[in-house]
Amino acid sequence: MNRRRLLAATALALAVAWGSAASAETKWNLPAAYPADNPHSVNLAAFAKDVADATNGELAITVHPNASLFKAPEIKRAVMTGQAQMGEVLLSIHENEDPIFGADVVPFLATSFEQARKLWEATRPAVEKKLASQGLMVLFAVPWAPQGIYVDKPLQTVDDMKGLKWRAYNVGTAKIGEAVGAQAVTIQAAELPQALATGVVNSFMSSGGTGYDSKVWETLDYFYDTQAWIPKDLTFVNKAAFDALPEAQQKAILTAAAAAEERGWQMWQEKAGWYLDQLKAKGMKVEPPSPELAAGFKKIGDQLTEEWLAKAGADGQAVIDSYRKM
Ligand code: PCA
Repeated sequence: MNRRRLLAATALALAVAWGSAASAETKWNLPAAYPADNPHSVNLAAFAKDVADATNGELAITVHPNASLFKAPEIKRAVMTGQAQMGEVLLSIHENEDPIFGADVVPFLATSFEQARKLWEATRPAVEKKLASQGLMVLFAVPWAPQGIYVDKPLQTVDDMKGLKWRAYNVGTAKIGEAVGAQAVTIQAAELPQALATGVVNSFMSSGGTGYDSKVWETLDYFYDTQAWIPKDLTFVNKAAFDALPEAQQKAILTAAAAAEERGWQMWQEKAGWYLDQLKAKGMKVEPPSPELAAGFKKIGDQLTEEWLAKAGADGQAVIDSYRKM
């Protein structure tokens, strides 16, 4: 090899080494809002591992569970502004911004996992469009379990809910609190255990999962399994950050995202019953609502459905129509 060739070869070798060293340093953050052992966070950790494996460690995504990096309502903006590259958030936290984010919390519209999955299929294009307009790209959505009522006393009718200190996590749950004459206060899951322990709240709606995560049996005695809706967490990416990645890494993310969506639905379907069993094992009364309570809730649900349809207009109606045809 002559000197020139040798130099060129050395330069190339260096460039290759540099290139891989540089890409090995691609480190991304994924803020999330729920505890590390919640299925959502476990699924995100598996997603990050799949991406790391598929890219030989060149794209390292660190999941920050339990609102440790950003509080739940701040995650979306953090990803929009590039403070984090990816995020996971409860879609319906952002219903105030666009009614489409609240499609999955319209009461009694989709109450089984099968229906919820169909509703997600019907909603996805509209959610993708909205997020694209904000510089974000949808990766996957994963459900919680059906929502029921946690409370510190037995309930026969919705009238028994008057004056409860009601914890809300989004617009819909705040409205339900108002409709039953409770005092509604919005508290995200990361702060719920403390709010329960200090008596700031004595009732809320959520899944068996969040009740379990919050050790709800230490303060409340009843869970009424109303199965009112199945909300979802959405994982998304800053589109500019995604576009700046080498194509192979983009592909790794999309492949891992599709797998995470499947795995996430599976995990929640398998664990929904387990959570309710845990609540019972801890001494809680886990019961279906009485016919009167169910009827009262149905009425509130009808009112919220009407309000949502009025807000969501033709786009909302189109989503519901396509869902009903599935
Ligand atoms: N857990 C979350 C949202 C829905 C759920 O089941 C919470 O209560 O904040």
